Parts: sequence; structure tokens; C-alpha cells
Amino acid sequence: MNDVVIHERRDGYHVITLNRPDRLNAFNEVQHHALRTALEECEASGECRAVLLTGAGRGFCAGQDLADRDPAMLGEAPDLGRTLENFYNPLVRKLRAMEKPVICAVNGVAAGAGANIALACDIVLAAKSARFIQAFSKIGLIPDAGGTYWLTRHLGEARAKALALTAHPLSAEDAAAWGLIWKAVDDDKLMEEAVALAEGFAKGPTHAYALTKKAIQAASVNSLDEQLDVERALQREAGRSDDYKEGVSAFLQKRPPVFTGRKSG
Ligand code: LHQ
Repeated sequence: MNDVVIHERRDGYHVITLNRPDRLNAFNEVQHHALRTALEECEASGECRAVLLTGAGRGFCAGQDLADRDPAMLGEAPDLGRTLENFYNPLVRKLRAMEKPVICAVNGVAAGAGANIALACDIVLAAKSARFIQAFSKIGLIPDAGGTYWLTRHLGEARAKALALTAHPLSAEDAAAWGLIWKAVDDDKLMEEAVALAEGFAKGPTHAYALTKKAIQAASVNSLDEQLDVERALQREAGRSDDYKEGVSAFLQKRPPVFTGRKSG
């Protein structure tokens, strides 16, 4: 049996590939467990300083494997709240809390929770042929896996509601132009660009990245005054790091910095 998640440990970063291509990498419980295990390993590893998430085959992820949550087959209405609580919500929380940058290379269609898991990552690159589909309304559900949050935060209510209510497939180029993702790139350049980002992060100030994620994520709920306090606290921490010392020395000595990424000496 093929691994439903392929976990490649490269020099300084890990590549995690969802691997159920005949189902457009739709999530079943086994794939959820495998992804969680892979992310936990990246989190715990001092060698891993960035994560690159992508999908095998022509899709990124088509969300929940509907064959696993088919009310007709189950004979009763499933408790989808429990599915979210046990699988999707912890996954979204883990991606947001990871102390290393998580890049998502959306190689093809991203639908339902698949779209929203991509949007939970820190930097989203998508192949120009990819589409983001809030497919939920087609099957009588609401956007989950953070969808109502990402869409509203990034796009505002007008576009969020239209995408969610119509399940309109948003092209990668529109997603980038609307500010939902970082970039749409030519299909044959997607992995090259994503890998270049991961390689750069693998040599970067990892702890400062973690603090940057934390600060930016806090900004969406804070007032300016609260956010200035967050910046003061986190900058104080960053300023005590070896990487700050190294960054300033390297700048003044006109040489490239060599960051360890560690929290402190
Ligand atoms: C699939 C799926 C799929 C199974 C394609 N499942 N097989 C959370 C909590 C708990 C429960 C409920 O849900 C959630 C969150 C959610 O994610 S709900 C939303 C679930 N996802 C969807 O509703 C999307 C369903 N898929 C589609 O609409 C289409 O497949 C898209 C638009 C993604 C792609 O269309 P095509 O490019 O035309 O591909 P296709 O439809 O031919 O799919 C290829 C194969 O993959 C096909 O199987 P087959 O045996 O005919 O080749 C599909 O049945 C299978 N597949 N998505 N979610």
C-alpha cells in the first residue's frame, strides 16, 4: 500500500505530500493521522526549519473524503462537529502554531477543507491551473477548517459570502490578485519556487520567524495599542537571540549572515 502522506526529510526543511491522488488527496482519517505525525516530527526536529506542503497528482486536496462521511452508508447522520473537533480543527491549530514557516504549494484543485487547509499555511503559492473552491454549499454544508475566518479576514464579507454561497471556483491568479494567497506561478515553476523559498527559510532566523508569525496572527484581533505591546514583547525576545547578533555583525561586516535559528545561545 502506498503511503497516504509522503514525508521527505531534506537538508534544513521537510516536504510533506498528500498522496491519495485517485481521490484528489481528499482526507480520510488515515491521511489525517499521517499528516499530523509528519507535522509533529517537523515541529520537534531541530534540523527542520521549514515545511513545504503539497499534493501528489493533479489535485492539491478535495477536502473531506465524502465516501467516509456518507450519511446514506452510515445509516445515520454523522456528527460532523466531532470530525472537525478531532481532525480539522487540531490540524488548523497546528499549522498556525508551528514555530517554523509552512509553505503550501497548491499544485491543483483545492476544494472544501482542502482549500482552507492550504489557506492555514503561512505562504501559499499556487500553480496557475489550480482553483480554490469553497465546495461546501454544493453538499449542504458551511465552510470549515477556518474558511469563514480566512475568507472574511483576507477578502472582506462581500467576496467571502459570494465564494461560500456560490462555490465559485476561484482561479489561482484571482486568488493572488484578491490577496487570498501569496502568488500564482506557472505550473512548471511551482515546485522550483516553493523549494527555493523553503531552502531560504532553512538558513534563516527560525526563532524570529516564529515570533513574526505570532505577531501577525495576533494583529487580526488586537487594537493598535495592544499590537504595539505585542511587538515590544516579541522584539525584546528577538533582540536577545544569537541570530540578531549575527545579523547585525554580518550587515556591518558586509558578509552574508549565518543564522542558527535557535531561540538563544
Ligand atoms: C473525491 C472527492 C472527495 C471523495 C474528488 N471525496 N472522492 C469536514 C467535516 C466533515 C465532513 C464533511 O466535510 C468536511 C469538510 C469538507 O471538505 S466538505 C467538502 C468536501 N469536498 C467536496 O465537496 C469536493 C468534492 N469534489 C469535487 O467537487 C470535484 O472532485 C472537484 C471540483 C474537486 C474536482 O473536479 P474534477 O477535476 O472534475 O475531478 P473529479 O470530480 O472527477 O474527481 C476525481 C476523482 O476524485 C473522482 O473519483 P473517480 O473514481 O470518479 O475518478 C472523484 O469522485 C474523487 N473525489 N473529491 N471530496
